[in-house]
Amino acid sequence: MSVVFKKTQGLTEAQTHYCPGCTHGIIHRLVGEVLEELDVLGDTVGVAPVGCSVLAYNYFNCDMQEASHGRAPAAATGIKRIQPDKTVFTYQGDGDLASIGTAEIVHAAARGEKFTTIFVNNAIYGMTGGQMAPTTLVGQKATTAPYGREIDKQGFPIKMSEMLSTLEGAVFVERVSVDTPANVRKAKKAIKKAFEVQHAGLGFGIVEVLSTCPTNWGLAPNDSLQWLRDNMMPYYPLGNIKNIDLNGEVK
Ligand SMILES: Cc1ncc(C[n+]2csc(CCOP(=O)(O)OP(=O)(O)O)c2C)c(N)n1
Ligand code: SF4
Repeated sequence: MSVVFKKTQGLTEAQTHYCPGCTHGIIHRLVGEVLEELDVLGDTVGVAPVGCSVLAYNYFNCDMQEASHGRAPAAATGIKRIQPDKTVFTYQGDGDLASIGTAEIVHAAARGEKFTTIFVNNAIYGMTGGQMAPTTLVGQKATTAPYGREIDKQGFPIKMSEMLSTLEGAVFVERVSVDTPANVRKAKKAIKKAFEVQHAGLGFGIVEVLSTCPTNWGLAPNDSLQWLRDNMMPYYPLGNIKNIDLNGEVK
């Protein structure tokens, strides 16, 4: 019997701790599959964040480094500069990347550091119990915005990918989602391209993945996917924001 699907070598045998319906697991799988397909698992260093994916170092089947909250881009910068032949990536939530770590990601992108960032945007602080994130939508409830985010009080949600795309050093920027099989395939394609851009030495690449947090959104898994489509996608539109040919021509 021919094998049509098997678990990627890019992930360990560890069972993840993610809540039912959380899409962190799908995103892990895609990164694992891409690293396996590019045949770089033995030469990859991932940097885990602080957030629900803090234990990512148990799940990715490559070398991993833990960073303190928001500092993954700084850690990745050091690793990649010392070992430029390694494939280096950060895996960061929106609290990690867009709040406490805003300076690190902006300056790493501005410097054109040659690593890849997987940015998991679930519009909330998951691990710590549902506090408002910079990406929380206007009107969206959070434990620190119990009546919903209000522009007058908490300002506008930040579109990190659009903002980072204005920096010359950021050469590949795409926003994807993993809410349907078709979108999962597109997400994988974008993640693969981001790693290929790194391998071509072209600059900084980031893939923002819209992700669910059924636990803190207070929704069942399927309803979470629908909430993401109805509320996140209109504000955070999917698609490529900045592209580059692997020969270095910016598109
Ligand atoms: C220096 C520091 N400040 C605050 C915290 C508390 N903290 C841990 S995870 C987290 C937010 C995580 O949210 P996010 O990055 O969106 O990831 P998610 O859990 O949603 O995947 C915060 C504020 C910490 N661990 N260290
Ligand atoms: S709290 Fe939210 S982000 Fe964290 S594992 Fe659970 S569903 Fe996922």
